[in-house]
Amino acid sequence: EEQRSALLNSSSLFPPPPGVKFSYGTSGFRADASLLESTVFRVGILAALRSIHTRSVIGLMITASHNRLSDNGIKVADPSGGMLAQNWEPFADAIANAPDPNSLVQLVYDFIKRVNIRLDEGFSAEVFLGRDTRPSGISLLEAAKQAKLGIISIIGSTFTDMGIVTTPQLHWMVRSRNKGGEASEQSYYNQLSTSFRCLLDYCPGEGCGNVDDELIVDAADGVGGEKLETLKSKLSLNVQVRNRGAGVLNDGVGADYVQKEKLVPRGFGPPDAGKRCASLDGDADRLVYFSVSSDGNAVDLVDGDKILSLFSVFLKEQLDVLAEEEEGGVVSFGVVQTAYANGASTEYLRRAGLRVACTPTGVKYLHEKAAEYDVGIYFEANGHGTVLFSDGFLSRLDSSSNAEIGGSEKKHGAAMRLRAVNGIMNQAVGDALSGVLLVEAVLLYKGWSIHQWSERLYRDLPSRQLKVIVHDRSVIETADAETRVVKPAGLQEAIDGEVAKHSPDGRCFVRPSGTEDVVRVYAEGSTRESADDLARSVASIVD
Ligand code: NG1
Ligand code: ZN
Repeated sequence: EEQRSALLNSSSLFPPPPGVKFSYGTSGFRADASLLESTVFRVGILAALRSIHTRSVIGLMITASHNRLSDNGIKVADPSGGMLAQNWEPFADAIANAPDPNSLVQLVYDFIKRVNIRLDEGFSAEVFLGRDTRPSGISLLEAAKQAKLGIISIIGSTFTDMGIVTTPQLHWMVRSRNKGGEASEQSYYNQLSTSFRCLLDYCPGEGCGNVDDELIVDAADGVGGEKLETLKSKLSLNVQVRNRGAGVLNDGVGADYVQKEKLVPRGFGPPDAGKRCASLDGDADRLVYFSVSSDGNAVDLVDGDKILSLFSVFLKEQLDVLAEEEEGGVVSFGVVQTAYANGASTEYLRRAGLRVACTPTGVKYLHEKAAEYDVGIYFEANGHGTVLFSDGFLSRLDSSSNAEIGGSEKKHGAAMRLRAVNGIMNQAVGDALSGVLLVEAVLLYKGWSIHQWSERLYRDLPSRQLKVIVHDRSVIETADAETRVVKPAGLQEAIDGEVAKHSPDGRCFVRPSGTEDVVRVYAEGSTRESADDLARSVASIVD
């Protein structure tokens, strides 16, 4: 009773905005920041319950990633550091949309009972809070902390404020703590920098060290700029960081802008022509590379698919060395993409003999699929991705990297490189800082410039993405990893009709966005005109 009234009291401080429907989409709740206090408070309650239920630390990240400055969002990091278990999403939706404190408290108690969350076993909740640089994050953080006051009378709980961090840093800390390790930014930097140095130590002689020119990073005026500076200070990395926060977040800058608009970000121009450049997004979980054309007006984009391909080639080389001498069975290596992956990348990877899977959009799907392999790699075209290693494979590596147990020098090197990749690449979610370190190391290893990287693997098919604003995007339902529309009737046939006009390379699909109130249209074709045309005609059908 006492608990119930504490929860009721604190809930009444955060009434939900009238007439807004919240949905835990591709990456949590996102909306204009002014609408989110009640939602953050309520997700705070969910996080505490999830922590007790799993007997683990849970993360809460306040960010709207690449979206505009006035937006914000909230998402939950599960014990593994990954996304919230999908079977809790309906509860997140339900409490976010509860109209008043009474119905909220009722939903909470019903859920506790249904899922059998044991509040009486003396385990108290532990939640790590993080936020990006958005000013609205300060009051939203307070709303999350109020959830603690509501819940504390139930079970006692600790909410630890990790301050301004990148999204992947918060996920990393949650994972690290739940594995019994340290959960500080310092330990994160130490792990990444130690592993990076180790990878460079195991560079072969030839090629290695050829590329010593500077990397220029556009930090989207977000949290990644300062964090990259810190990481850089621990390494001998030749990086210049621009857009470190003085300008408007994500405004004409950042990975989403460069990838979707294919335009030169603010602060870059003709003097940068030909140099190796990269863009992070606002919370530093996405990364793309690019170079500026000689007139300073266009970018040659090296997107998530090409990062994926570069890493895949490198990983396969190492795995092949291990396989040559491996007695202990084959290693499964899987590559995971979404329908947004450029068709040329998928074809390239398949021809290279790799197993390529396609999942729906959203890290939760990609990550889950990649975790099925001994070594799994996933990337979205927009630059979100990572490389995952199974525990079983890591212990096999431990014995292979011990050169004394019969392995050759070559095998030892490959094993050490793979172990270093495991240390560099965030095992919880995609991480732009991890990505920068691995790209830089692999380019050094191969002795490749950004142009060689961009041109040697494959040439992108021209593609176009459009957004269509519709009255109700939920009327569109898709199947087969979002490549086909199943509702409304007739839409897929109409799309097929347009695609047929652009054969053989034409490809097009539509899906409702999970983060914005739009339907996205993606088209690919053998020429720029064909891709644009196909996207436009399908967009007008959807409209
Ligand atoms: P939606 O809005 O569901 O398309 C976008 C990205 C996803 C993912 C999420 C999370 C595209 C086409 N979609 O999702 O890949 O990154 O945002 O931020 O880039
Ligand atoms: Zn992001």
